[in-house]
Amino acid sequence: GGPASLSRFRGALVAAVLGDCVGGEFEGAEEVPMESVLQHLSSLDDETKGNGILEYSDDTAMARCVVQSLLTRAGFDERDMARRFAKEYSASPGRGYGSGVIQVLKKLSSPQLSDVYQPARDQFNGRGSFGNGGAMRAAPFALAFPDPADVKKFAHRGAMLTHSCSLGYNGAVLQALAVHLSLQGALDLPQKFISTLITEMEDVESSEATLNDARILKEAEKPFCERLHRVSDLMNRSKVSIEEVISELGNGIAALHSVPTAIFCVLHCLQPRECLPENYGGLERTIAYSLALGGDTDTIACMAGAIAGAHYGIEAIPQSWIKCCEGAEDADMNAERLHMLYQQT
Ligand code: 8NA
Ligand code: MG
Ligand code: MG
Repeated sequence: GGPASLSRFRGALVAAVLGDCVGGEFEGAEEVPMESVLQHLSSLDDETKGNGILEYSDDTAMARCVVQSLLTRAGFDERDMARRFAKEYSASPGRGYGSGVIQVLKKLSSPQLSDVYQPARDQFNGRGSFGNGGAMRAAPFALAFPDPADVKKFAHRGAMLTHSCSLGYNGAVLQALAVHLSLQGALDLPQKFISTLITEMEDVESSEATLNDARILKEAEKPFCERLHRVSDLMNRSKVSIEEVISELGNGIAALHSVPTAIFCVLHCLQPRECLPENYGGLERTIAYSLALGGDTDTIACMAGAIAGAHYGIEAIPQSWIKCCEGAEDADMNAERLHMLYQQT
């Protein structure tokens, strides 16, 4: 489809859910042989197995809250979004939430709470969380707002409800920007895609709060920019091993060790790869490759899925995968509603 087509919206939201659902199988595994990934994925095609439904985790549970809030309020409303996070957590606490964020979600359900951003600020002795929980639910912001300035502003505020450390919320801004660019067709020019992200993040990471957090955590002056330069270096190499990707970019639960990784997965899988089946299209390659990195597989595949889905569109997603994943059909319907909201704004 053309820029911001309905197919791209559907692809983004549905592939994010698929990444989360199929990635759950390997979450936290240190090493994941590609053979196991391909076996897992091909079992989804095998209807005779009747392997039931793959459940979504915190990634999708919170993204659904973001979507519902943006749609119901026709824009960003922090109190409404916070209330939905809290309600969702208390209804289904067993979705695999990070151990820290649970405290925030419990505090957000208090009716006495006057500042919905305060519980997040109190995390980790006042430093805030740098986990990828803000980034994992950031894609819908790119589907609700056409103006990149709004995408950045609201992805930031939406993440701040649980992640007040800049290394957490800037990951959400980066993820939302990557989905925004991909929706516009920017992955047709991969080199320009990554250099645009670097330029954007140069600006985002020049804030006083960001520079200060990076100093305290002994990271590079502009941590996400530094990682995006690594992504750019890796994508220009003819051969890259999984071990190198993990050691250069990471596969962990910190936003810094997973958002640039997800972006790399998408870029790396734009072309056919030796380690992946020839009959796989780009979207299937991206999901499979993300899982083979191990670590926080559901979240990395969810984020890579959103970016790749926005590029390839809904037609690239195997029907058999959609049928196996809880929440995939809902995501498809919500993508259509977000597409209407996007066009109204
Ligand atoms: P979070 O805010 O609780 O952060 C996740 C974890 O990161 C925390 O529990 C801490 O261990 C660590 N952390 C974050 N900020 C700091 C800090 N300032 N100082 C010290 N440690 C810190 O949760 P989240 O919403 O960011 O979730 C992140 C990931 O964890 C998600 O992928 C989610 O699915 C979850 N999770 C991951 C695994 C896994 O094995 N990869 C398993 C279960 C849950
Ligand atoms: Mg999860
Ligand atoms: Mg995860």
